[in-house]
Amino acid sequence: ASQAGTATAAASGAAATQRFVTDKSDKPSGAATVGKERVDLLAREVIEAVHATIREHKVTYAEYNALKAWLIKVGADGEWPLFLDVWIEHAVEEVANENRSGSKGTIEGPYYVPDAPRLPAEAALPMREGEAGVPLVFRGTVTGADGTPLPSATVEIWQADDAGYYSQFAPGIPEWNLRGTVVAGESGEFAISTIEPAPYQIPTDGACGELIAAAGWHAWRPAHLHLIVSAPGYRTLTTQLYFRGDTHIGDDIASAVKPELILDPVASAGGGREVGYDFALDRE
Ligand code: MBD
Ligand code: FE
Repeated sequence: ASQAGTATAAASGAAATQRFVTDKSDKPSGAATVGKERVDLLAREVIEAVHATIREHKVTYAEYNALKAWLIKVGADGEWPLFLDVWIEHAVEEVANENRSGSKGTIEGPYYVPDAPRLPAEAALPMREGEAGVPLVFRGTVTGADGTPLPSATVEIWQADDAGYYSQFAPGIPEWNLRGTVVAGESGEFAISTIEPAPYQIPTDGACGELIAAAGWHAWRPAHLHLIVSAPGYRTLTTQLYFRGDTHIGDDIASAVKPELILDPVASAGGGREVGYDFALDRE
């Protein structure tokens, strides 16, 4: 194992929690802007749904206390971002994007970092010397949903390395490794050199891992590239792309795979693989 082999749930959870607090909890999309009527309605219905489950399944005090202990541990491990993004975000994304006509979105997950280094339309992501993994060239265009090319659109990309670790959330990885903000060319074109990410197992040594083990689930997500594609005047697209044939494409723990988001890379001359994918953005 690399240095990243020492990654712990509590350390990546603390980093993800800090990221969220810094980037999101203060912003217009943050909790402070939810009005009283919505809080009353939504909080009441969620609480009532919990009551209904308790009555239907005759939940015991032992089970109630197990839940209480587990919820306390989720916070102690910094795993609220992980828990929410794995088990809840996909439903929010579905509702938020149900009226899009362009490319499909999916969940952002807990490991996005804004302001990654800007790269030209044809570029390699920051990588370590001899970065492990099958080389991948990912090329395509960014257009409007009507096909209008979008020059200088940005394609932010972040991904796990070949061992399944994300820079800034696991120790021993250079800060911007496998993260970049690619600025598309005059016809919205881009060509990004990277490596194929590994299938990703969410941390198993924290509260989320404890839930998975206790329930007899598995912790895997299929290998994926994360992307945020944006252009002035267009709705920003947050999405992920997967790889055909991946063992976990049909049972993603985060329920974030859609058929439109599966890539079919082909072998390329240099021993790596290449694949195309075109992004179509909806107007704002
Ligand atoms: C990930 O890499 C991820 O994309 C999600 C959604 C949850 C946990 C880890
Ligand atoms: Fe991910």
